[in-house]
Amino acid sequence: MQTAAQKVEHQLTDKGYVPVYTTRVIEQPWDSYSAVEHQTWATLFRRQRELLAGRAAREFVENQERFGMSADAIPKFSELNKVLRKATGWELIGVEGLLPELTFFEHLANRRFPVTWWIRKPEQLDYLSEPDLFHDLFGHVPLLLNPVFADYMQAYGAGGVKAAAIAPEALVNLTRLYWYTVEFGLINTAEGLRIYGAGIVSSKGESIYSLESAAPNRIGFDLERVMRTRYRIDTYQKTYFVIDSYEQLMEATRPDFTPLYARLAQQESFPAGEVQSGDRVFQRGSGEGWLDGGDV
Ligand code: HBI
Ligand code: FE
Repeated sequence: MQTAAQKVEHQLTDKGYVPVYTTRVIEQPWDSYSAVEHQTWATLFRRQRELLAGRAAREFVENQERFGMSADAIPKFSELNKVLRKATGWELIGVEGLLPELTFFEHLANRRFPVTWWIRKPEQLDYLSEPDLFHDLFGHVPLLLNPVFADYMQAYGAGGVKAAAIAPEALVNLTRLYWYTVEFGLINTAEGLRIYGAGIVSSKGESIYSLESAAPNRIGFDLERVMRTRYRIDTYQKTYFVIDSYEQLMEATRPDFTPLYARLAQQESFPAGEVQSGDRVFQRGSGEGWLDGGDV
């Protein structure tokens, strides 16, 4: 089922211009999901799990299993919360969709992860412009069981709340950090590069492209480099940033960002697809198929 959501306004976010909804927390209307909606979950779940074997970070699939996520039915937030609260103290809350930025940061800072309650329609299996239940649950929730990643998400939210107060011009830099880590991050493991970003794991095409295509750059994570790099909302990424560990992310986020924000305000941003001189390059992209312009 899909109720008439109260759309507040359209806002330019990570996902392009999207409707931003009420900030109300909603009880997941689990009993009202239709058979078609459970089937959509099942189809997407099976398809992505097959693609992600050997592509996603090992803990990603392991954690889905710890949660008991399966193709059988749309998971119940209340069941997932039993596992999550005990493991890392995080809690899922149901929401209508994208939240205003500050509201989103405040939830993360308090270890609450907003999950969209509705799932896409069958004709939107491959693409939709806003996050839905599949993206949020399948993509974001598994790594909240990882204690270090869970702390990084909270630190990110707290950093966002602070930046909104003292350096609102730096919110663009924080959004890039979220984009290139939480949404489109790769991790370097003993078995090779693996995916951990929710935007990749919930996408059929990008699960393959991000790791196997010769077109994109794959570059070692560096906080300031990432925060200066524009990104794509209309195509696959031109550059993926590779972390060595979740600890690296957490450590990078630990210092006070105030001096960093002052420096970033003086620096130009980098185009999404350009390799810079100090980069640790895993792969220099061929750039094949790239569109000119359109970096956000
Ligand atoms: N709201 N529900 C929800 N989910 C998001 O991922 C989200 C959001 N609001 C804002 C937002 N993301 C972005 O601005 C992030 O860069 C913070
Ligand atoms: Fe997301």
